[in-house]
Amino acid sequence: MTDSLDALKQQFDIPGKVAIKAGKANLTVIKIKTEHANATVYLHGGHVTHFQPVGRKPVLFISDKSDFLPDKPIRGGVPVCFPWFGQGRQNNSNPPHGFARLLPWTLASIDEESDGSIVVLLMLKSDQHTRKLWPVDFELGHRITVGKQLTMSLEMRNTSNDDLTFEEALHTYFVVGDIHRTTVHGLQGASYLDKVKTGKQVQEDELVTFTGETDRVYNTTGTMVIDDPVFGRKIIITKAGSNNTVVWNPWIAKAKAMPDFGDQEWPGMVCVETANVKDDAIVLQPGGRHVMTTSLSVESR
Ligand code: TA6
Repeated sequence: MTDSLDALKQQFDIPGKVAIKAGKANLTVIKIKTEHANATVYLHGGHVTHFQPVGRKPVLFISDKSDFLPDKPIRGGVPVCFPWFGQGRQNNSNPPHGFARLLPWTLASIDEESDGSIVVLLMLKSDQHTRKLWPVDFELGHRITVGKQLTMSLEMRNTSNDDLTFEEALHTYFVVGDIHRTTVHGLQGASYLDKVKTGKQVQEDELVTFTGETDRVYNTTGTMVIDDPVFGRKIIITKAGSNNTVVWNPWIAKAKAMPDFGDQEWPGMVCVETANVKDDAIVLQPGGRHVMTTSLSVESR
């Protein structure tokens, strides 16, 4: 039973800063306004759909064709991929990218920090439904801080009596002016799994540019920079507790194949995802905890 909208508003609204509302398709949404940036978070999927620093263009891409339905993932923003990525390490897990992005998360707390940033804590805990898909007990927190930066932390705890292994990704979709002129810095020297061309590990020796469908899992703990000459900005992506960065653009054919993605939307977006996947999946002993954090900020070129 999810709390009623009125009860949530009563408990969590902060006049002028935080408003709980009925969003698209009547899904509950948290609208956040701070002096530095605005953001939108859906309880559905624990999904950040909007982050816009004051005076700048939006940072997160949302497809015009996205579904906003209780049993569908939102296309864009920051999908939470958990407890597996894609179809998992044995390539046989469903739903794709796990169930976390398909479920309603509980709003645990909203706090205003001394610097004016707003911190939202959403929770997803195992229950009879999740156990049918993944037979373990867990508590997953998604701590979202909106201020000069957007910071997101997945705080995972194993509440089972046995070890568990999980994958995770903050599958962030970024708006860019033109993918043909966009470059991603910080991956030179990293190895990556090329999921489009070879299916094998490749060494990245260059600046990442985009000339076709791109789907790569990099082995890196470093900071990424998306350089966007069309919008005249750089998006800086720092992270902690993450060994992988996934870079994805569907390009023409894959864009056409996705019903919840516009055929002409691929030039205006790129995914740069903070993750722990495949051989970097996380193993937790009973009672163990793991935190993966990513922070996004924007600078003029
Ligand atoms: O992160 C890249 C990727 O794994 C691609 O292979 C593509 O499947 C993309 O995620 C989107 O997946 P989705 O299930 O959201 O359509």
